[in-house]
Amino acid sequence: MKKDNKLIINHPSKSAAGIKAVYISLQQILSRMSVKNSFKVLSKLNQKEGIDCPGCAWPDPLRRSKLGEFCENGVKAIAEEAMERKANPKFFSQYSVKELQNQSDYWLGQQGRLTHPMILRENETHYSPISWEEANTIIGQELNKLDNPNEAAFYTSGRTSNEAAFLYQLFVRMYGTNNLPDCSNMCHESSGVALSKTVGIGKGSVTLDDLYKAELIIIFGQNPATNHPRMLSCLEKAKKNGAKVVAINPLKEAGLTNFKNPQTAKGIIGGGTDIADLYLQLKINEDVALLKAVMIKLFQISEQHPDILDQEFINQKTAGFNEFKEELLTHNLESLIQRTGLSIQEIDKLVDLIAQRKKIITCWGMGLTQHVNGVDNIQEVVNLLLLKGSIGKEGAGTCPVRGHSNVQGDRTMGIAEKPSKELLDKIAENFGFTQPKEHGYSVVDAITAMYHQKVKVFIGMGGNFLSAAPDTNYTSQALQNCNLTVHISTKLNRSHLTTGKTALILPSMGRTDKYIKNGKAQFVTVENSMGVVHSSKGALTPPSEFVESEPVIVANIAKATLQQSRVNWDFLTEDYNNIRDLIAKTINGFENYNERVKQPIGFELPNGARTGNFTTPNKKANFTVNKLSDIALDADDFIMMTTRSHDQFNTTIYGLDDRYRGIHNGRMVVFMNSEDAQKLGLQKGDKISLYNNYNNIKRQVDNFSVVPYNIPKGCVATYYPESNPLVPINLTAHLSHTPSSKSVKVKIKKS
Ligand SMILES: Nc1nc2c(c(=O)[nH]1)N[C@H]1C(S)=C(S)[C@@H](COP(=O)(O)OP(=O)(O)OC[C@H]3O[C@@H](n4cnc5c(=O)[nH]c(N)nc54)[C@H](O)[C@@H]3O)O[C@H]1N2
Ligand SMILES: Nc1nc2c(c(=O)[nH]1)N[C@H]1C(S)=C(S)[C@@H](COP(=O)(O)OP(=O)(O)OC[C@H]3O[C@@H](n4cnc5c(=O)[nH]c(N)nc54)[C@H](O)[C@@H]3O)O[C@H]1N2
Ligand SMILES: [Mo]
Repeated sequence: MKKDNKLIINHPSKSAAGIKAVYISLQQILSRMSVKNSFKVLSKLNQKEGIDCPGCAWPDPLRRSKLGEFCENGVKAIAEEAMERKANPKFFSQYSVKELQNQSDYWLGQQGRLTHPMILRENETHYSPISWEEANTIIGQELNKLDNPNEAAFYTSGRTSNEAAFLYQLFVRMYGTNNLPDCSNMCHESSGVALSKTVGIGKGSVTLDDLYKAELIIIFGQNPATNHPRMLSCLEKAKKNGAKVVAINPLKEAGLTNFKNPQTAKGIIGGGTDIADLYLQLKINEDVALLKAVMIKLFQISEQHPDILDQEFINQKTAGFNEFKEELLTHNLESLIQRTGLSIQEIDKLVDLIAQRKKIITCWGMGLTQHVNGVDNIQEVVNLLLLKGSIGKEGAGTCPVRGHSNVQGDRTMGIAEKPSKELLDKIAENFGFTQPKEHGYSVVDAITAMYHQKVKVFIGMGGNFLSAAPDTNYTSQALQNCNLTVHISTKLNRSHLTTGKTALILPSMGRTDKYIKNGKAQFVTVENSMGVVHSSKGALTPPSEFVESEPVIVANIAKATLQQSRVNWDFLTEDYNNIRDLIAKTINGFENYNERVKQPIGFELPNGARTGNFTTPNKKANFTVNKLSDIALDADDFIMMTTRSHDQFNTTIYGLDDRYRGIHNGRMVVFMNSEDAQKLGLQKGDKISLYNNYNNIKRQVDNFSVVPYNIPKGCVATYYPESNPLVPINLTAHLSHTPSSKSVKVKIKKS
């Protein structure tokens, strides 16, 4: 970071990674950790029987690189978690909560690891230390005081291990509620809903091997150079094997144009690999329009060349084709193309690539899920795959690229506000208690319930609820309306500073920490983005003797809360194998868990869509009819996406640069088309406010700087969480209720 704190706006990069990534990784880790610990942790990162990277959920290849199986942002994630600075009781005595609120997210993160359980008692100004015993007693008492268990909400962020997640949902259900909102609600929920309905499983169908064998990989709304850098080496390999790659994204993201693999000579000294053969910079939220245009064109071509569609697959494996085709052909091709902002020639190139190939994989990220029509986006992607018969066979299928390193596993373990009957039946069978059947609150529902004082106790297993959630001011009030807010956390964050009447911070171990119980080093397990379950074992001494492992924290809260429990919580945490034995009995696909997880590469969970056995109620893959975006814009409205910079992991800010987009030393920026800027009389660096008015509520953020950028006209981009105050709480996707944080109407005025 530059010392003078002045925002610098440079040209964006055309290429990602390279030697600079190696340099920055080392700089980041060595400024936070000793050389000895840095080496110790990096040598184990993503290695067989090593530490699963707490960064993204991209899977590890079978053959791990000898140069290290990690990326720049994985190293940053490790350095941030395992940093040697400590936010200890002395630190908390120095700063009042009010003073801490005035610090930036970056500063909060730099204060180091949490070391002691801390309490903010009613009407006090500072957090003070508390014993684990008293903290657990307070939680138990507050939970037992509630009139109804549905007056508590239990959030989970996706780094939680399978073991901790399983115990957490078990405790919450024994306590009597399904209020298990999860970070997935803000993330890939739209994928889960769309895929369950169309292909019978809410997860992706492909493996890494499929990507290596694909003929065409289409990447919608994803920025892998920042968020899943190891995906780029996979795409490089796929290209070497002959695959074509298409990127569909309003922004020209560096890694999708060119990748300099830091593990190869070509990447270090050569020109790198051009990744996207075709790059379509469509307008925000016009993916359905683009897909409909492409599919109409495919039908037109198929009149002469019927084999470009897989008629046999359509006839045998799918349902709903006629309704789908009929609705599709009601659309006017020209107006669809016009909506996308792309030229006919660009769309024809995509149609050509699709028409000529059979093995197609579609990848996607938040650019598809976080819209009001997020579920429609993904269902439309599935329609395209079904037309081509591109699912359930080698080299083809769906690839929603997951975020947090165990977000998929947490869901598999039963962290679900809408649990399946199968899960509830299994729990009833194994634990013999009456299950709460009514659905619980998702993230947005939980916030609304807290706001209206229907939920009075909030417990967060990891995460940063306040900063991650939409409508920051509303969410802040919601948390303040609670009697008790509890955060199980590794690092200090803003959610610890906007609290209920009483607040607790419970310091937790992270992935890198070594956990030894009765002389035996314990490991945990996680599931990656492609449904492979494997182990992760920490290597570093935890930051203090008062820091506890997540399963132990959950078990102790359960003991303090449940008067009677048929579960022997101490036995379970004595040895994590005991938890895994219970998981094996309860969750489908985990038979012989302890045996199978010993395999260094882990094991694959069942996945019907992968093998062409669609486990939908009609046993078919279902075509669907989907909606175009229907946002009504005023003449002076822009449509805003909120996205990630290269120096952040969600709400954790590693630094103030976004070097691929040319931004240094600042985050309060708005990327906009230069012609749009000119029309408003704005120049690079000008200070502006962004505001909107949904349901007669004015929302505004100030002090943003203009960055003229290569983005379609009418679209703007800002960073999350700074622009979250603009995302209305009730602007959510149909069916999945995911906040629409990639399409928010905003107006712009000079500050
Ligand atoms: N280093 C790092 N790694 C991370 C994270 C992190 O914050 N930092 N976060 C993790 C998590 S939880 C997640 S979910 C993933 C997120 O990974 P991504 O899904 O890559 O997340 P975003 O940065 O939100 O980027 C979304 C992309 O969608 C594009 N986009 C926006 N609107 C549209 C649209 O309407 N259509 C299309 N086609 N594209 C659009 C944007 O230009 C951007 O390139 O990454 C995970 N990995
Ligand atoms: N506007 C807008 N909002 C968004 C998004 C967006 O693109 N735009 N993206 C959404 C997405 S995809 C997601 S997934 C959510 C993320 O929402 P969250 O998962 O709630 O947020 P994180 O920033 O990942 O959480 C970081 C905190 O987790 C804690 N932590 C880290 N590791 C551990 C651990 O091992 N154990 C424990 N107990 N705690 C740990 C640390 O205290 C840290 O401060 O945000 C969502 N919000
Ligand atoms: Mo996410």
